[in-house]
Amino acid sequence: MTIADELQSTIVQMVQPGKGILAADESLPTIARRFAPIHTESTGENRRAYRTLLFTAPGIEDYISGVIEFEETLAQTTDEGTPLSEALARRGIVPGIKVDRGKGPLALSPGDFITYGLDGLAERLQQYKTRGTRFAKWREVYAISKHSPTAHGISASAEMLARYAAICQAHGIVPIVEPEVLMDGDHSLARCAEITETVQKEIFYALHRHHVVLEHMILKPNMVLPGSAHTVKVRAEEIAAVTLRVLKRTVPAAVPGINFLSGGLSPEDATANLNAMNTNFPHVPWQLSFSYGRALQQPVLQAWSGKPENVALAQQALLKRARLNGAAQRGKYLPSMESSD
Ligand code: 5MM
Repeated sequence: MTIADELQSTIVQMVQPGKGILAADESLPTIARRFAPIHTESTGENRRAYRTLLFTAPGIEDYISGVIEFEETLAQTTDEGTPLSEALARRGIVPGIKVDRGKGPLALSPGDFITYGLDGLAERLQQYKTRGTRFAKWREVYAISKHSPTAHGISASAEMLARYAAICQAHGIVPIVEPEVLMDGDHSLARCAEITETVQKEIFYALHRHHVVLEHMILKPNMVLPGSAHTVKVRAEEIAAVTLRVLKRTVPAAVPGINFLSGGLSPEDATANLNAMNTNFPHVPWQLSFSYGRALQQPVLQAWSGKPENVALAQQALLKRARLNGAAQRGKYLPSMESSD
């Protein structure tokens, strides 16, 4: 099999109608923040138990085509001793991994962030592959303020994403390219649209310079939303219209899949927004789906609460959100399904 064949077969398995991606790649500080409200300590064993619960939830393979794991998870096993990645692969779910090493301030550029982790990436990918990993994810983060992100910050982050994506493809790993324009702040929908458009234009220019094959990547963007402290509530139809306007202006038709992050939206809003996009824009060239972390996991964490006796209930909560988002991918979600499901 050539590298191109390998990438193509992974894309075919990941981009399927009615299916999306589960982001379960929280780094150690992030998972500790997720566990805190349910009074669960972030020990290695608790993280293993929680991710086992997620990955073995009955029925999710009907709606989830890939799972993004954190590096630690690759070495962890189910209670029966099956490596967690293998447990996914056996059910036809593609195992992937977050390969960035987190973000920090971009030096001499106040307000801008940059993500670390390119050094040694090629060697790490080779190791991950031996454990069944077939795709990767790298996130660049953009905070909106009066003066940020700057043109320089946007350009530096695009270069990182493109270099990462090129290294992945050279090793037969499908790259998920994740530029996240944060919801934090009181900015308007129009300001988020302006920044998201600039960010994505710069990214596709950089991907072109770095010879990244667009057919063999997935874009994981934010939806275009007003800031979380903005006073005006915007309807799902408007979010869909503005998000699609930005995507049509920036994302080439060669990209097979756009899988949104949820970015702090409630599970219901994340599903409703995705549904509005697929209902109102059924003829776009890419598959519009989800790659949610919080919007899939929030009800699961609440149901689990760190207690073994709640595992089955928590798995049902995951299956419910996966099924409703699967429906939203097809434009078949109705809010009434929240209570009837
Ligand atoms: C933006 O976060 C990504 C998508 O999750 P949401 O749907 O909750 O927004 C997520 O994949 C994120 O990249 C991972 O949770 C890793 O985050 P950290 O901050 O731990 O690197």
